[in-house]
Amino acid sequence: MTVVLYWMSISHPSQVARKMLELKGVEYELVDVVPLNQRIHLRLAGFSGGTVPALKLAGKRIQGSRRIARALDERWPEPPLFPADPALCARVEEAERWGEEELQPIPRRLFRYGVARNPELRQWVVRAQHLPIPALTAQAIRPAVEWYLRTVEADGRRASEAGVRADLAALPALLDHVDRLMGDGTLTLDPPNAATLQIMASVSLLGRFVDLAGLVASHACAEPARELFPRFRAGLPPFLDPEWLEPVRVAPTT
Ligand SMILES: N[C@@H](CCC(=O)N[C@@H](CS)C(=O)NCC(=O)O)C(=O)O
Repeated sequence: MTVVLYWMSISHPSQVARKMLELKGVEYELVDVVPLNQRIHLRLAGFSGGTVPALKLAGKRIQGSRRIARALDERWPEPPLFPADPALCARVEEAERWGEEELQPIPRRLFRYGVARNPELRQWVVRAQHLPIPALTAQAIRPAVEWYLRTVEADGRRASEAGVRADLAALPALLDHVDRLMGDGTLTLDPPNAATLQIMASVSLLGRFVDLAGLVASHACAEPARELFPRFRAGLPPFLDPEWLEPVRVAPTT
């Protein structure tokens, strides 16, 4: 059976879908989608939506990390992404929903804000994606990047200064919640369930922002997130206003 994953390495939900395929031992083909070209590329590939991850599986086209989790579990039940126990399964499903709707938008929004507002970060991204003529390309993509600032995510926020500052204010409590979900056994590691993967991909990407690395590292979830998603290793250079970072500052340990 042909399984094709359309993805972008910088996209954390794409990393979730790839990790699920790997855990299930499925042979798959990977198609790199060039950032900012998702909508065109995926429509040309026959998908109805314009976001990665997008999966072709047995003639079906499936988009969205949560839908992909269910499609993979149905076709390859082992190892399961959802526990058999109904009460535990309900907790995992709720944590997965929370991970997608509340945590997943944050790194995406910070990234979009930074790429639109910070020319150095824009050039860094262009270089990291191996796009040609970095200085010129960084200028050329600006209108598309500006357009993405207006995207309203599931949590109702967009990549404005207000949205970014609200994210930074919310982040410490969100990471505390991830630690609690680990502590109460909702997020399992062996094997990782659908909620673990959904949430840890976001934690791993957040830890890659130099501006947030200290806050993420001060949480128990940092280590499993790094281990599950080692591909997010290089650091995104600092780009957030130091004043805005007050809520995410961690007291130095003595
Ligand atoms: N909640 C969706 C998010 C999908 C999504 O927004 N993907 C981003 C990359 S992280 C994308 O492709 N955006 C392109 C666009 O919105 O045009 C999921 O979990 O799959």
